[in-house]
Amino acid sequence: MALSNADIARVFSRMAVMLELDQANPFRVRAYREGARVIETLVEPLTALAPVEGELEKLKGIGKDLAQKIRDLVASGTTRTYDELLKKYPLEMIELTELQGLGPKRVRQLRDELGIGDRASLEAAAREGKLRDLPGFGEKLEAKVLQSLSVAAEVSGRVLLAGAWPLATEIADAMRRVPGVRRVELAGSFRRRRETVGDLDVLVAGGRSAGVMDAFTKHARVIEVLGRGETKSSVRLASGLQVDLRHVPEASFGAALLYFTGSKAHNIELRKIAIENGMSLNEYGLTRGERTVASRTEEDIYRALSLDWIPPELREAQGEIELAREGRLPRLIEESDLCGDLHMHTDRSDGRHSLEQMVRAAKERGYAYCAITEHSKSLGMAGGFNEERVLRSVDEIAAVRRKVPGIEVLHGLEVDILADGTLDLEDDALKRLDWVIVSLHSRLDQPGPEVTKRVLRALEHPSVCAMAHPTGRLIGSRNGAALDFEAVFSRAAELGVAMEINSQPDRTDLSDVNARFALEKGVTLVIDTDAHAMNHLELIRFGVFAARRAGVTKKNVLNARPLAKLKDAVRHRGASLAPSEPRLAKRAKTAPRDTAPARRGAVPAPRCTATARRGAAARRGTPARRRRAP
Ligand code: DGT
Ligand code: CA
Ligand code: CA
Ligand code: ZN
Repeated sequence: MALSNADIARVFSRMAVMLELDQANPFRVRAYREGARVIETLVEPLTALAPVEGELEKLKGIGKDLAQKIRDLVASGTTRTYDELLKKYPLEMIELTELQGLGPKRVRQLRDELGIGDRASLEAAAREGKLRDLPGFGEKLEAKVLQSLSVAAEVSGRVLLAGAWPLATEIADAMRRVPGVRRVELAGSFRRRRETVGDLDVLVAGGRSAGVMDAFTKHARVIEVLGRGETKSSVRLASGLQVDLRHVPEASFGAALLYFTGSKAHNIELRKIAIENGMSLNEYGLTRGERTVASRTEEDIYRALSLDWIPPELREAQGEIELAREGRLPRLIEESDLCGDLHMHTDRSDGRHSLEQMVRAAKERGYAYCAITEHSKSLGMAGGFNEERVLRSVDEIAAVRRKVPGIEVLHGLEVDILADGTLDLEDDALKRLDWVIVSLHSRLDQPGPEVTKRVLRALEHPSVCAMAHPTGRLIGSRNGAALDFEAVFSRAAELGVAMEINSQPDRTDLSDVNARFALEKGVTLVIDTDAHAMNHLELIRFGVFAARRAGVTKKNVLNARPLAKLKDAVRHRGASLAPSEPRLAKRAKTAPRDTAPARRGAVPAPRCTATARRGAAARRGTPARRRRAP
């Protein structure tokens, strides 16, 4: 089985933690941590680079030692040092280092002094008040550990949608290659695009059962077959994720897809409607007595129930059925509706790639504009910008605009909201920027009223265009700030400050639930990646999923608007965009179209032009596209 770059990066970052637990030389620890970062953001697959003499060593941040480890991993799936470290520091112990308040040093202390090696023993010790007396711990930290254990427990046994994504794609592709197979879909919470999934549910139609089940249970990622039957099998993957596969008749594929997509609550409501109309609905079809009314496609079944087809993201029994009955379902936002990414970092602060690389990457996605938003000075470790650095940046942005024509580059900044609600940059510098986003990076644990007042104060600042990852939560490790959303969203709507759906999968912030509430309050949203590397731009899909689950349409999203409309929307916000307006307008007219011969299919069609809009509309109309997996 070929390890992906992400797999190898994970091994390296675990090794960094293990070496730190082992009190190894800090330089060695850093080398692995840096190596993991390089690999995670690498565009070329390591499996392709490894066999070529000297290629790995050319990568910045990869020395001889790491190059050899990569070759071992590519060749055999593991490396001796990793195996040996794993014996001393099992994965349960590594997991502890990810809890808020703990790191390798404290986890080692916990093991040496209290014999703690996993979450259960940690929780027991914390409840008994044994942590507070350890040197450097104290009562406050003990409470923090308990809190973070409970956040972790909420997603215990579940994985991030983004973590399941490549595995799901790989397995679905493998099933499509089985002779005779005609349809493969990933159903369940994966298809509903929940932010985490408990297990994957694969549906297959066509082909012989034996061939399908062989391909599935013998897939290279499988480490355990939990059950194998004629029509259903279950396996566990090396990552721990469980996958259920059902082989269903093609004639009832739609009924099976509907049933196994769920949610359970949605299914129950549908069944009620069927019964009220003298029919019955199960995974084989919608029937009246002996007669099958509909079963081949989901559309057929919804239609027979007098409902519009409901996008899977909305199937949570939260009013979607009523909307479908009245023909009032929202036309959900799609990735192809987005015109730009307004939250991107470069290696000038804590990003991986250069300004030019990031802008080119945005352009290659077909975006009409992007905003470069480095951190501000209070994030010193992350290379945050002070006033003087912002001024120097003006020329750098101008230079990249000349160098990469055909995309508008907004000069932005991600400015920290300080503990009292003031901004981490002087007004003079803020006024030089086209696009200012603000965020909380510290003191997230302030009491609700305090952090709400702090955020409200920041939003009032006339330069602020949007608030990034508004709650600051990290799924599975940190609750967000205790904001009064009613107050924050209402004021944001009045001020015309957008709220972000941050697409980093462990953030997904605003969440689907919060984004829905924001919409109700009249807030305009912006869907961004917070990219710290070129390949992060593709994470946008996860932000779009959260938006779709919230019922968001194109008109609710600032960066689904063409540049001129975006500027209209934020112009009234003090400095934003207005100063550079004449130049931007002129550039738009004279900017040469990109005429570089593109590899066919390599560069997507331009977005947010008349052609792109027609294209998107046409695509939306085709049911075939809706059904496209994964
Ligand atoms: P997960 O895996 O916990 O993230 O969530 P789901 O929604 O994927 O749940 P799962 O894998 O247990 O089942 C997949 C779908 O199958 C579920 O969304 C609805 C359907 N389903 C499963 N069990 C039942 C049931 O007892 N009644 C009904 N109506 N539907 C069910
Ligand atoms: Ca599932
Ligand atoms: Ca399942
Ligand atoms: Zn950021």
